[in-house]
Amino acid sequence: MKLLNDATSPFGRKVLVACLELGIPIQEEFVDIYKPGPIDALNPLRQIPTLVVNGEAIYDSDVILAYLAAQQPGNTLVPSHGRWEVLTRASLGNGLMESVLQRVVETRRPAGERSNTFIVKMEERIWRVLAKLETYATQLMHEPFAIDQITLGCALEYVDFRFTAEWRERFTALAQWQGGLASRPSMTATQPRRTSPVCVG
Ligand SMILES: N[C@@H](CCC(=O)N[C@@H](CS)C(=O)NCC(=O)O)C(=O)O
Repeated sequence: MKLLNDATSPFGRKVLVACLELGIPIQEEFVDIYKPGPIDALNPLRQIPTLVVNGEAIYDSDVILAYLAAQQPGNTLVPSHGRWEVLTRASLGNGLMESVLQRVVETRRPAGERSNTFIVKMEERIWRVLAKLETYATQLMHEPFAIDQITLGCALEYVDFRFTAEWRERFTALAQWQGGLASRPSMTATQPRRTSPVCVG
C-alpha cells in the first residue's frame, strides 16, 4: 500500500502512526498538493492523506483508519467499550487539526485578503478545545491506546508546530499525557520535521 502524504500533515500522521502501531506495511510518498499532479486522478479533492490500494484510492484519514482496522480483526483501534466517547474525542482531535490548519492558511494570505476575524475565531476555538482536552487528561493516561489517542497526539504536536507550545504551561495534565505519548516509536518516527518518507515493513 502506498500513502500519498507530506511530512507535515497531521491527518496523514494519524495513518502512519496507526500502521506502525498495528504493524501494517506501508510506503509513504511525499506529494506536492499545491500544484496539479498524479494525485488528482486518484483523489479529485487533491488532499492528503490518500491511500492507494491496488490502484484504488481511499480517503479521508478516518476512512483510511477504518480500512486499516478492518485489515486486523480484533484490534482495538476503535474499542467497543466506550466507543462513542472515544470517537467523539477523536473528532475533537480532527477539529483541532482543522482549526490550526485553517488558521495558518489564513495568516499566509496577502494582507488585503486576510481576515483577522477568522484568525481570532480559529484561535478561540483552539483554546476552547485545549481546555476541554485538559479535563480528559487523567482518563487518557489510564485508557488503552486507541484512535482518540492517535488523533489527539498528532493534533497536539500540530498545535506546537503551527501555532504555539504555550498551551503546555496552561494545561499541565494534558502536556504530561502528551509527553508520554510522544515517546512512542510510532510518534517519534513520524514527526513533521522528518525529511524522508516513512516505510513500514
Ligand atoms: N478530512 C481530511 C482532511 C485532509 C486535509 O485537510 N489535508 C490537508 C493537508 S494537512 C490538505 O490536503 N490540504 C490541501 C487542500 O485542501 O487544498 C482528512 O481527514 O484526511
